[in-house]
Amino acid sequence: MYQQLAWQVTLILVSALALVFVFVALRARQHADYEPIQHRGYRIRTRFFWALVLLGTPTLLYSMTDLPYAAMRDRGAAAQVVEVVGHQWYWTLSGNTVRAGQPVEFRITSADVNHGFAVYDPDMRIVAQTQAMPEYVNKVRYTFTRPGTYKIMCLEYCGVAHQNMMAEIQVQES
Ligand SMILES: [Cu+2]
Repeated sequence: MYQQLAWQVTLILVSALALVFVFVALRARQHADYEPIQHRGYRIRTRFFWALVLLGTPTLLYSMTDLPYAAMRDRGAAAQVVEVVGHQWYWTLSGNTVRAGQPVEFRITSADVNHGFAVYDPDMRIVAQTQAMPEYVNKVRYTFTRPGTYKIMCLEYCGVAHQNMMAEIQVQES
């Protein structure tokens, strides 16, 4: 449905752009005084500037009220830690049960090449993801809300058995 909409919007915008080209091509041979055009240009520019200030300032203030963002805020909370290592072609986890309702900190690295660490909920939707990189630890915090069996899969093609990189994690009732 969105694809269909995207096509229609694209078509309309491309047509509008084509009309602009036609307009410019037709008027290209006309001559006019430079000065009034320049003045009009400056007027439009001034209006744009004030519109930007009027629109931008409240938007900026409004979006800044959320700082510090939630993901930063619970940094200090006691987390359940799961150490994750990606290998060609499997995952090792320091544990595979966690409790819902409490933040989990995944510390992810790789033993060989880059892998893509992704956690899928029981409906197979991604809930958290980051890169698994050799000699580097990426941390991802996620608080599971729904108990169940979650899957960990690799999001980055890492060799012939990439699709075998699957592990499970059990989320228990808090
Ligand atoms: Cu992989």
